[in-house]
Order: sequence, then C-alpha cells, then structure tokens
Amino acid sequence: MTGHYPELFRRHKSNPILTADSWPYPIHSVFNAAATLLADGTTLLLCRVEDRRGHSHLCAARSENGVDQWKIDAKPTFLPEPDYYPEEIWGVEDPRITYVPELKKYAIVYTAFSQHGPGVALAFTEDFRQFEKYGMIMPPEDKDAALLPYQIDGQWVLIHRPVSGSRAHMWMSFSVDLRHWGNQKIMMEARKGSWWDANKIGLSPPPIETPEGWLLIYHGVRHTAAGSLYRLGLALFDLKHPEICLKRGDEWVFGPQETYEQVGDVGYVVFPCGYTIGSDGDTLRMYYGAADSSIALATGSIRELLHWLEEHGQ
Ligand code: BMA
Repeated sequence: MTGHYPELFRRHKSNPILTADSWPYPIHSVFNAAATLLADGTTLLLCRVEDRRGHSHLCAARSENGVDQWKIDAKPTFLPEPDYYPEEIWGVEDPRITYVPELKKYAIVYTAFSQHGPGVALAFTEDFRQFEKYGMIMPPEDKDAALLPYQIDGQWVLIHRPVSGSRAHMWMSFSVDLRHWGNQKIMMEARKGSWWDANKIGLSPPPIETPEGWLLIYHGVRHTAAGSLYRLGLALFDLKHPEICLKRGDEWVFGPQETYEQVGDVGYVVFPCGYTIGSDGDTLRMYYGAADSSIALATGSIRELLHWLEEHGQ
C-alpha cells in the first residue's frame, strides 16, 4: 500500500491537445469530442465547437498519431439544420460515435438542443463528409446517449440519460429499425447523499466491449456550494443482457485536477465522449473535454481498469 490512489488514466504531456487557437476559422471553444479510428488507422475526433452566439456545431479533426498534427476541416462538418430539424435550433452537442459493422456505417448519437431542452438525435455517415440524419429519437430532457455496435436478440440498443425530477439515471431503450424505440429498462441509478455520483450520472464515451462485459466509463455530478464537479467512474455490464450491472466501482477514478480542467468556461469538468483502442487491444486513449474549453487526452489500460473494478466493484 502507498498513500496514493492508483492512477488509472495518465494525462498526455502536451495537454490540452486541441484548443480554439488550433481552429482554421473563428470559434469560441472546442470540447467534448467523439472519437473513432478510421479504416486506415487515422484518429478522427468529431469535436463540439461553440461559437460566440453560444451555439454548438460539430467539426472533424484527423490525425495519424491521435496526438498532434491535426487536420481540421476548414468549415463546420456537421451543422444544426433547424429548418428540417427544429430540435436543433440552439445547436448540436456532445456526439458519441459507434461503428456499426452490419451497416458499414458510423452511428453518431448527439444532443439536439432547442427551447424544449436537450434531446437525443441520431445520424449515420460512411465518411464524416456526408451525413444522413434520422432526427430526434428521445425527446427532452435526455442526453448522454450512445448506440451499441450490433443488435442483441434482434434489437438495437441505445443507452441514454433522461431526467426525472431532480435526479437523472442511465436507461436503455431498444429498437428493431433504429427509428422507433421502446421496451425501456433502467440500467444504473445515481446514488444518493454524499456519494461522488449522487443524483445525476450519465454515460461518458460509448461502452467498451471486453470478454468480461461492457465496460462503462460514466460521469457523476456532485453539486457543491461552489458549483458542479464532473468526475468519472467505472462499471461493468453483462454482454448479452447489457441492462444487468455486474460491477460498479465505489470510487471515482478520474477528476478535474490540472489547471486546464479546473479553469475555463465551466471549471472542474472532465467530460469524455470518445476513445480509441491501440493495436495491442488494451491501450485506451480517452479524449475528454476539459472545463468546457479544450480537448485533452489521457491513456489507460483496459486490463487495469477491469482489474480495478474486480477489487473496487460491488
Ligand atoms: C453537461 C453537458 C456537457 C457539459 C457539462 C458541463 O450537462 O451538457 O456538455 O460539458 O454539462 O458544463
């Protein structure tokens, strides 16, 4: 034993790796990016970009090594289209990407924001240049959603986070056609009282498929007199019955610690929406929004995360 908690995620030394200054056109801030590896090994981040109106759109950044030399689209990649999708009138936010082998397409699940609140919307793409929007699939207030990569028992599975009263838990919905969703099941509840994940939790990046189950990195929001603290925890769910929680870590494993995570538009926020997995099948590169102002990178080992859950999970 030492006097330290284990460090499961190691921050990259050049953090933050993307800021508004990196952008080829004027933006206010860039944060909460989805991530995927393209077929040629390129890392693609689909970044949430906020303009000076306060509205967000998505913009793709590509890099060979996933760390630097980002090639950022010269114009917004994915814009709100309120004429066709009125639920996007105040912007599109916080995407999560899942590659769906059966469709040979990437699913993008994102937050569509309007006067009615945030809802969950779905789009597909093959190349991150042209997109097919399906529109809103979960009405407000709902967000923090991602699709599982294949059907389970003939049904597509969506994880999402509706709000009920002052509390917000993670739910699952099912669909046979990706348009009509139902058969809702609760997946994981926010704890109560003084817990780090009391009252409000949500999925962070899409689940990580492992032989032991779906490994989830989720965020817990602790409301304090000084504001909200966004921190990350781990949980494991059954592969065939993903609504069944096998283990849930008792402690948070990653929280705002560096200046770029504590100071920004919304301080004390770490908010990952994506990861990539290295060719060893184990190295996890987690891309996260820092203080709603920049994008940072932290690296972990899937094996170590599972081992930690084995010891700290209930
Ligand atoms: C959450 C989300 C995130 C944001 C976070 C902190 O509710 O909307 O987009 O990063 O709040 O502001």
